[in-house]
Amino acid sequence: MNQWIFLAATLAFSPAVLAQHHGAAHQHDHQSGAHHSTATAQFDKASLNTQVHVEKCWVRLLPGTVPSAAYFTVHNQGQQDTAVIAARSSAHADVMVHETTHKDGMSHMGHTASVAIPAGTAVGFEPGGLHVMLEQATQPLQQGGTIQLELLYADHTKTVTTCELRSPKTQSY
Ligand SMILES: [Cu+2]
Repeated sequence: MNQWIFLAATLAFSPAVLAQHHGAAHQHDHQSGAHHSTATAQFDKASLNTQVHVEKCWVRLLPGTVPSAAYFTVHNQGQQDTAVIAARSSAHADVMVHETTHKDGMSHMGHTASVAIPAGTAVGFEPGGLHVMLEQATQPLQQGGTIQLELLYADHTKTVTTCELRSPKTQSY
C-alpha cells in the first residue's frame, strides 16, 4: 500500500482526531437526531411559561466548530415545582442541556434529561456546572451579537431568552 494513503486513512479514523473536532474539554455523550426532532415539535407546541424567568444569559463563544456553552439563571417565581427538560437555539442545530461533574480531579460532562427548578428558587447555569451546549451553528456568530435561547419545561411550557455572545475569556455575566 502507498504509505501516504495509509497515513491519511489512519489519521481520518483515529480517536484523537475525532476528539479534537469537539475540543479537548468537550467529549460528551451524544443522542441521536431523533431526540432533536422530537424536541423541536415540543417547542413548537409549547405555550409561554409565565411563572419562570430566565435572566443574565450569555454564551462563551468559541471559534470555528468548537462547541460553545450558554449560561443563565432560571427563576421559578410560581407555586409549582418545575424542571428544564430541553433547550433550543435560534442559531444552532445541535443543542443539549449538559452538566459538568468533577471526580478524582477529572471533569466530565454529559447530557442531563431534567434540571429541577423548585418553586420559589433560582438555579444558576454557570461555568463548571450546568450549561446548554451549542453545536453546529447555522449562521456566522460574532462576539457582541445575540441568539435566542428557548428552554422547555416539564409542563411543556417554554421561555424565550436573548443571550449575549461573549469572548472565550468571559467567566460570568
Ligand atoms: Cu457540555
